[in-house]
Amino acid sequence: MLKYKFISFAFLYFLTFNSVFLFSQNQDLILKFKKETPSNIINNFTNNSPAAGNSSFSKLCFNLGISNSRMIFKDFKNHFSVSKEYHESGLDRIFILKINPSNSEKAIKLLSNNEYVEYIETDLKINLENSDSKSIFINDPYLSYQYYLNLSGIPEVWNNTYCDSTIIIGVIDSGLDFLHQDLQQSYFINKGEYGNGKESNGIDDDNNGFTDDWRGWNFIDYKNDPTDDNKFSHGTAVTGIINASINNGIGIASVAPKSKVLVLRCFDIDGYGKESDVASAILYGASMGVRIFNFSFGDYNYSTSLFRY
Ligand SMILES: [Ca+2]
Ligand SMILES: [Ca+2]
Ligand SMILES: [Ca+2]
Repeated sequence: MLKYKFISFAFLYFLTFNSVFLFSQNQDLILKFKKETPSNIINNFTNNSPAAGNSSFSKLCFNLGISNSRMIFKDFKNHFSVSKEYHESGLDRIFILKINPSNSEKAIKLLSNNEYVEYIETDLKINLENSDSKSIFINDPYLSYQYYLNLSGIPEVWNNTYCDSTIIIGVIDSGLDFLHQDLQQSYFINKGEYGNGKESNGIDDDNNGFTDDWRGWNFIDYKNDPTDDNKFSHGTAVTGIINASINNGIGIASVAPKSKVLVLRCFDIDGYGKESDVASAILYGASMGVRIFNFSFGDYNYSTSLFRY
């Protein structure tokens, strides 16, 4: 039984493959007849017998090896039959014909000079926008669970840009797991506090008021380590959605993979923070070049300090 199934499959594959192969041997041309073309010529095309008959035109089709033709708008024929437009505009005089590609150029030249032909052209292949070589294959294993990306139209954005590493997004949250495999390219590094031990020399090397702030700032403890200790890893999750590495075979894809996140820790292990810290983080972020902030938090009370800063 198993053997039978396999043979059937192999046969089917053979048929399918050869059908595709044979089909690809032909090129399609589009031909429109002039209005005064004798009906028997058009009828032969309609009946898939372009070379039938004794007209100069049918002999040309025979010599060129054109043996297959069909009306393009056949399915619309009944729909349009109630109106004159279908016939008057000549929609019933436009056909697809198949020809060996080696004869294509010759056919276009000879048929376009024929007294019955209004025009003839190659039926060119066209692509949907962005479905050609710019299309991308994303290999992040959890992509299939990220339904929100499609809902937001993000894959269309990816066709044009992954964002830009000069775009810094201030994420005011619970910090970041700096050891996360999918977020190694995510966080913004302050070059003024980076390299040659500047990260931990106890000196405010870039003179911005924050000592050793090389990868964001912890506004809760007022120190240079904004590592995420939230019990839900909230800030890490938010950062991942924004700019986890794309196409790296790890974890998820993200909205703006090439952007950088400035890590601004203002929320604690239980997810609570203070307005004053958030206001400070906004000010700090703005001074570091942030023009986009992500706030994944909220409150029912109005805050003047947050509104103003
Ligand atoms: Ca500094
Ligand atoms: Ca330093
Ligand atoms: Ca990834």
